[in-house]
Amino acid sequence: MKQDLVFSVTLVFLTLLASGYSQHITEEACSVQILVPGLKGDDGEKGEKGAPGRPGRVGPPGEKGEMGDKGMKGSMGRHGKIGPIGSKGEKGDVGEMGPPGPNGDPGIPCECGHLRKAVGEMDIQVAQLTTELKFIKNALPSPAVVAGVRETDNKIYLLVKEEKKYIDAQAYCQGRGGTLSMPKDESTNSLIASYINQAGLNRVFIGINDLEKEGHFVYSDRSPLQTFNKWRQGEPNNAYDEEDCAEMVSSGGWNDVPCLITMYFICEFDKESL
Ligand code: GN1
Ligand code: CA
Ligand code: CA
Repeated sequence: MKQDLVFSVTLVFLTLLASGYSQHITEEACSVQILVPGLKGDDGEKGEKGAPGRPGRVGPPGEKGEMGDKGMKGSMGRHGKIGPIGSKGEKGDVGEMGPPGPNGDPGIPCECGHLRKAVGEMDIQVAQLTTELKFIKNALPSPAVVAGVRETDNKIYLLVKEEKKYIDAQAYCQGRGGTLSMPKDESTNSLIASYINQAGLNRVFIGINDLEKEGHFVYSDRSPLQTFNKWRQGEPNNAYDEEDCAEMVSSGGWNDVPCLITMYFICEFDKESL
């Protein structure tokens, strides 16, 4: 290394002699002074590294690169907001019956007076209907010969549209638990008269006769006539000396007639004896 440096200095010296330096000496001797630069000094020591330079200008955009590979799936995001209420769905099937509920509270005592009264009245009506039903079952011969019935509080009257002699008519009524009708007061007489009229009849046998003793009229239950009577004007007249039975005409009046003629008749039934 040291030898390389000595060689380099010798080489520089010889080079200078061979060129300009020898000529300078010669010309100074001719008194013409020519100023020439001195010899170049030795190289200085290498300076320190300077400060970084200013950033250069932004270059032009580069070309678009190729699309990279698809990234990995991200994690699940947060829940979104609650959406609007949907439309009403179709009605579902009926469910099974649930278990019975618990017993209710005790009821409040009611004002039952009017109810008890109504029940009592219905009991009376039921009793009446029961009586009538018994009668209809036991006494009615057939719908063809009966024009309905009439009744008072304790009696039922039955018009029988079958022409019979007085004795046979009485037997018919007795055979069904009754007797030929015995009008013993005005209201009963009116009821029987109305019955006759509504049936479109003019006369029927009723339960009055003087069979046992002429002129001494009794009812069919053998009880004597009282003060009440409805003999028509001039009756009883025992016409032809053969009239021992009685009829009622549509006006409600009575007349004695022969017992052997035949006509419709009205039976009477006591409700208590049915
Ligand atoms: C009737 O039909 P005549 O007039 O003879 C009636 C009598 C009455 C009488 C009154 C069967 O008799 O009972 O008393 O009219 N005879 C018959 O005028 O009805
Ligand atoms: Ca008579
Ligand atoms: Ca008469």
